Amino acid sequence: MTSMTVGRVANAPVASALEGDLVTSADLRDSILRHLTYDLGKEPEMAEIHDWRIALSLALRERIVDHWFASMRTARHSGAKRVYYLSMEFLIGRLLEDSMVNLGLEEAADRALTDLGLNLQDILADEPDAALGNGGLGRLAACFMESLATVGCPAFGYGIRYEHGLFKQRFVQGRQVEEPEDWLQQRPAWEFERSDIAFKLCFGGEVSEDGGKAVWHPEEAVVAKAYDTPIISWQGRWANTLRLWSARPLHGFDLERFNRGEFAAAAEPEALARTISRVLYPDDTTEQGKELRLKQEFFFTAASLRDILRRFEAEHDNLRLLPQKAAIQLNDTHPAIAGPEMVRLLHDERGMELDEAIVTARACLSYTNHTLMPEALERWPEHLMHRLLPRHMQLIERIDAAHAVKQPTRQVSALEHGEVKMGELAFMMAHKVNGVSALHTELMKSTVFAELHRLHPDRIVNQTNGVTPRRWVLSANRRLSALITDTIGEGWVDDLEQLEQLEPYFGDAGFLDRYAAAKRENKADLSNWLATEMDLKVDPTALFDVQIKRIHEYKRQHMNLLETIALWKEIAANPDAGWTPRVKIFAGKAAPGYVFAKEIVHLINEVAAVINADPVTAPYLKVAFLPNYNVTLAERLIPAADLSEQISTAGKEASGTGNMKFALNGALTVGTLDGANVEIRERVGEENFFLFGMTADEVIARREVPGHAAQAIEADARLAGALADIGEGRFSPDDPGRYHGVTGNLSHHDYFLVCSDFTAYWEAQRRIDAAFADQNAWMRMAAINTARSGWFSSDRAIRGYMADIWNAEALEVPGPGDVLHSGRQALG
Ligand code: 26W
Repeated sequence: MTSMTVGRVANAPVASALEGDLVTSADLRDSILRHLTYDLGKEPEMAEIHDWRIALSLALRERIVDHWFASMRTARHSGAKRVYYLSMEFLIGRLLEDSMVNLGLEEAADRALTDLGLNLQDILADEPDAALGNGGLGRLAACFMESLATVGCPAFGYGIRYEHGLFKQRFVQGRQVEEPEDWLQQRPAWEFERSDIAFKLCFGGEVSEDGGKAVWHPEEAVVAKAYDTPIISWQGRWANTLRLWSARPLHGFDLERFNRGEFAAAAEPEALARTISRVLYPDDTTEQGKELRLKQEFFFTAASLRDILRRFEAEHDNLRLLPQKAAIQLNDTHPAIAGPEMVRLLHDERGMELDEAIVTARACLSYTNHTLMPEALERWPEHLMHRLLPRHMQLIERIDAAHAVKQPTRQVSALEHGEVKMGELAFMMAHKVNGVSALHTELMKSTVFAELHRLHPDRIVNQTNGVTPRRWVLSANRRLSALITDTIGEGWVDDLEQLEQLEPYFGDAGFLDRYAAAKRENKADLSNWLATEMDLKVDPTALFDVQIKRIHEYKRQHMNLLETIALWKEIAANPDAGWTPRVKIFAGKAAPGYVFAKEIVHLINEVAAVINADPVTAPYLKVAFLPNYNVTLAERLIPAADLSEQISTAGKEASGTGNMKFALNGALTVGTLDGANVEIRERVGEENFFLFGMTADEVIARREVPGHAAQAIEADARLAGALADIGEGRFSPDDPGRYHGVTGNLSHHDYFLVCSDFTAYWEAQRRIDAAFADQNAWMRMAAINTARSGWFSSDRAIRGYMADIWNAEALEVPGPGDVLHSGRQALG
């Protein structure tokens, strides 16, 4: 497989070849024009940027479909096991650049657009993010979908086609304001509407016994309609399907009512039904226990299981074969209702014995836990489960009882205090349960699932997270990627551990100079962007210190801010002390209902305003809080970062994935021994990682110390000073008491031990100042991080799931000449 780039003669068509479909820029230009004309009905001279963007997307999608059909056909013919990834969230971001890069058509597209008098960057910038997720869990699902395709594993992703993704964040006088996200305002370019794939799903009602058989008499129904988005692999070798369900009314528009002038009532069924897939719940750590959320979880899970059984029964007639043909992954507990629903489909609807139905379902299902935070572990009131899903509540009781019979010594149940504990239910109904980093998996065994681990000692396994190198290195960091490919060839893109081959080149100055140049130019780009977008002038040679993630107390953005305030005061007191200039960059959304997190957002903005206005410290310290953090902003910030802030209270961050993206892009980590930080430090070497703070065990012990916060504040004047400034309203003169909630919490509770870890954090930051002053040494450490972080590829993670959990094989589309029989509907 080679991508042929001929010497560039002006206007000569650029050709790139993928497996038998030579695509020249001229072909692409014609295809773009054809779609603009016949799909969008626009004349070139009348077309807007977004018209051209959609036309280009359709032209690329055309080529993706061929690979898609070939992959589907190969999967069907091979009878191979399929993986089904059920997730409430897929934080996809943009798809145009990703598709171009994976099809190797970037140069051709660039040339075609230039021929049409257009600029590729303008077109790319026009695409809205598909923000169908909150944070880590959703983005992991998106990286996993791309890696499933790249390793050639036949798979479907199943989720919800929210009309409104994660809210847009705006700052009004430094406060977070949420606005509805409306990615569907513009025509979605990548999806195919599947009117022929729709399922009627029911809620409520009651269950009767009829001849010993339970019969569910639901009272409400809604239709789930499928929308498919092809997920293309690196080099277009394979393509899988992301199937997102949209809610529709069983009975549409009520004409009679309309004719009676009851206009709103006539539209009510439609509006009510669509509510289920209307909007993504913006919480990522606190379960709200809202009925609509449970409806959403059942809606997409039940539709997905129906679709999985429909596909299986189209190819097989022995239900007992199901576990060999379908591996169903539950992305956290959000689809955990899959356990009782699968039992209902096998037992109630297909007559399988109950115990066998439970065993068969368990053999298909596996569950990933992404958090140990008690408030994030879903517990549904039994009365709500009973009212909404009466038959499922019965089956949950049967499943729990069956587990009890088998485990007489057990001290655990899925039913407790009138609630259904979805973590325990998912564990009982899964043949494998995994954590997302080595530390997290061990903590699962010793804390939340200790009893279940005792009863099922071989059920919990670890699968440390990963990130896709196509989006997070090749696409986001062109300069670094070009250097890597020039040095070790292009194999690293789908075999990331090849990055280790870079290390022998660290000896020659040439390589490190180019490495440093890539970082320097990425930082210059970001500095220009900050100047234009944020009207913030920063020193592009300063240390770019970046903390980007959801705002949460356990992620300790407020500890970073306290250090920032203390540093500012130290610089102000002694500006000529030879400070390492720093730019502190924050970005992240707070869940709308999370008051403390929103106060942290407000405080960061108010501190930034004061510090950035200080002429004395301006040359040495600037603070920026970038609004509306999303996938696209992460792609812009990570390649320009020098320092990656991974400072969570040890034992709280299940893994982290931003930490991996930063390390791959040559940012050094300041972090605690938490989540995957532990494994990053092990692989890059402790000398190339700035560790600080208490371990998970020390955290538990410290929390037992009465007055631990006051003690720490007493012992550190800088901390005390920064807290006092906040408490006295130095950053909120218009409302001096505004942050008494924050300072009060930190001084008296400080559950996340911000105060007790502060001094160690401060000292680590000063070590970093010193290290950054020696740019050669710093760049060498940065390059080592890149070279030794290849293991954190999501390709490696997916291969782990395939081997240890799904027992699934990778397939290959048979050789050239077999691919492109377009037109034949091959989508199972
Ligand atoms: C019920 C509300 C809710 C919604 C989402 C609770 C919990 C969640 C997610 C599990 C939170 C989440 O995104 N967890 C993050 O998952 C990442 C992928 O595994 C990890 O890298 C992060 O450490 C973890 O916080």
